[in-house]
Amino acid sequence: MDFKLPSSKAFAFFSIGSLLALVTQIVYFSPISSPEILQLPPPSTIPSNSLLQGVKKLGEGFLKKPEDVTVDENTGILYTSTRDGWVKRLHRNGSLEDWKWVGSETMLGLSMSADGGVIVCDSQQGLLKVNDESITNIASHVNGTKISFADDVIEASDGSLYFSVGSTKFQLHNWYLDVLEAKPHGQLLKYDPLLNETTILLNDLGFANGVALSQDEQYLVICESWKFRCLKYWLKGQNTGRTEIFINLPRAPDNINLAPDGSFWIALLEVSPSSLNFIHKWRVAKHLIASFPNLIEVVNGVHSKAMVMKVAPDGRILRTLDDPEGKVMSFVTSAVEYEGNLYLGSLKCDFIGKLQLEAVHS
Ligand SMILES: [Ca+2]
Ligand SMILES: [Ca+2]
Repeated sequence: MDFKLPSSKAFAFFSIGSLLALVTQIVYFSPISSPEILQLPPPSTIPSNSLLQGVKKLGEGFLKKPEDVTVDENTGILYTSTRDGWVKRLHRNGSLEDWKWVGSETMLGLSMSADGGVIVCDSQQGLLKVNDESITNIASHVNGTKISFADDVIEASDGSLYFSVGSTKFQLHNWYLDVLEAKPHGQLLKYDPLLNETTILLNDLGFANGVALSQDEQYLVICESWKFRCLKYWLKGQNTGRTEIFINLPRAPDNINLAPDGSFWIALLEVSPSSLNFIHKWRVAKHLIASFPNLIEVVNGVHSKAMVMKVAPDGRILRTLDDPEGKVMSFVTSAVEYEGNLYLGSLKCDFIGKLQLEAVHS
């Protein structure tokens, strides 16, 4: 028999053909469709500090990834939901209580209700009302469609609940695919307790996340994580129903909370390590990353650091606190100020961080 080695030309054709077949397969089976280029913010000019490294750890070992924190201002009791299915509370004397068993691993933002109960966003069920006696699912559908990925909620003084849907396409466990696809699947919803009805206020948000009410309840602030900004949504006055940009940010905003002085605390996430930002500019790279969960972990930067920012109602940055290497806290998703202390939730840590604000200067 006469064996011939393939010519270098034939080998090149074979290699290119194989590569094209592989790329076609990756794109065809990719969990994201026609991804957009992600418009990343310019590099931050805000000087770094390490002030978040000074937190005291509350409930360490017993609070599994407490994403959000809310406080009952009448009693000083802190509430959080944890990945082991509990709504837990921390009393003023420092004692930790497994308060109510919900049995869901997907609870996220929460808000105190005027009657002493707590409203909890559950990424799979919608809105839950939790109190001493019961757990009730108060909003599970909107316009006949199941609400998925409820993310954060705030109760207004008239009892209305305003809440976000991170993505109508992706879920908590694969949220990073929403970042890679970079198409706006987020929503702002309203639950009206008198009508027992949920309506859509805003569609097409770039991963709707934290929701806060201004002190005078004239407007909401809603965070769009991968648009790296927060919007004002006017509830009253001549601009009712309109939106405007509240602030453009150097990182992705997660939860937002009203501070006692009328400003806002915003938790910021690092979407990607800066050396891998190029991924978000290449559609084929996005498909490749999206197809392999291990690669997603490499490009996902949220575990690498933590930052929170205080912003005035006019959008001025008042102060920032960070842990630039994620030494003590990373993936900080929430900051709540109460009686001179800042309480920090995280999707990485097993405690709530407590920082005495007077003791740190920035
Ligand atoms: Ca909240
Ligand atoms: Ca959130």
